[in-house]
Parts: sequence; C-alpha cells; structure tokens
Amino acid sequence: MSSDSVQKNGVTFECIQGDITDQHDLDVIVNAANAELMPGGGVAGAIHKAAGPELARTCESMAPISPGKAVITRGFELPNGHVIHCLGPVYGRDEPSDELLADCYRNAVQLAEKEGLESIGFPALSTGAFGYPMEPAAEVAFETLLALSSELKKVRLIRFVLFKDADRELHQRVLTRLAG
Ligand code: AR6
Repeated sequence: MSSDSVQKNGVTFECIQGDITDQHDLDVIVNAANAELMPGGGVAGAIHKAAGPELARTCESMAPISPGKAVITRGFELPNGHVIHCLGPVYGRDEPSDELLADCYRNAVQLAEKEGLESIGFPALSTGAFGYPMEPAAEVAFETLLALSSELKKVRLIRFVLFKDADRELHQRVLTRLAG
C-alpha cells in the first residue's frame, strides 16, 4: 500500500504514476472510451491493444454510449478480469461537463459494486483528448467518489493511475485536501 493512501469509510484511495494497462492486482480498470467504444488513442488505444481484438468485437454490440455512461466487459488478455468503459464529457461541448464527469465516476464504481468487484483503477477521464483541465477534473472525481464511499460494501480499493508524475502529485494533493 502506498504511504500516501487515504482511507474513507473503509475504502482505500491511492494515486500512483503508471500505465492503466499494467495494474495486475486490480479486478477492473476503467477505460476513457469514445462513444463507439472503439480503440482510438490514449487510454482507449492502450487498453484495446493490451486486451486484444476480442474486446472491440464485444464492444460493438454495446455502442454507442452517451456522455456520463458506463458499460462493463471482460478484460480478455488484460491482467484484469473486467473493463468498465466510460464516456467522459468533451470539455466545452458536453454540458454540464462537471455533472457528466461525476456521472462517469459514480456509474463506474456502482457497476463495479454491482458485480462484486473489490478493486478498481481509474485514469484521469476526459483530461487528454477531451480537454478537461486536470485540477477541476480531479476535484470532481474525488468529491464524487469520497461521497459515494459510505455506500460501498464490495469495493475496497480505488486507485488513480496517472501517466505523468506531475498529474499524480496534483491528484494526491486534491485527494488529501478533500478527504481531510
Ligand atoms: N495509462 C494511464 N493514463 C494514460 C494512459 C495510460 N496508458 N494513456 C494516456 N493517459 P485520453 P479522454 C492519460 O485522451 O480525454 C481517445 O482517443 C492522459 O495523459 O485517453 O477521456 C478515445 O478514443 C490523460 O491525462 O482520454 C476518445 O476519443 C488521461 O489519461 C478520447 O481519447 C485521459 O486521456 C477520450 O479522451
């Protein structure tokens, strides 16, 4: 466990620097998907590449999804049993963007909870190609998940996996402030 982890209502929150496709100890990872649930770039490209072509075939029948929504599939060749695909808001286009981003985090964790999964990994949804500024996005993410933590019975670990160390530091700072 990271020394920087935060406990809230029996749920551990942690922020690490790393690659979302390389989280071998997590039951489920979250994809920053596009509406068509197809590979694309960024997180979605990396997840589809690691999962293999069966993931896109499975996703085909579930698409399209709208901003704020989440759907679950198997993980195929990923080290994780499942993937939850979320469509984040495009910043400046899908409004209200903060509520739609909060919906993503809430829907993803509730889906994990419903499936009885204990550990979940998130990338910073919408903060890449979709242009959502990192700090307000982190505030929405942690406000939503910290508030939801008292309702969780199965999910015990929520990990944020940030590509850049500066993004990990920012998330850690926001998490510590909001959890305090
Ligand atoms: N692991 C962890 N974080 C990553 C990784 C990775 N392997 N790769 C990128 N990031 P994005 P979005 C970070 O663009 O903004 C795609 O093309 C990245 O630095 O993946 O929700 C889809 O097809 C950024 O901070 O997701 C969609 O069309 C964050 O993850 C669209 O982009 C999210 O970046 C979705 O855009």
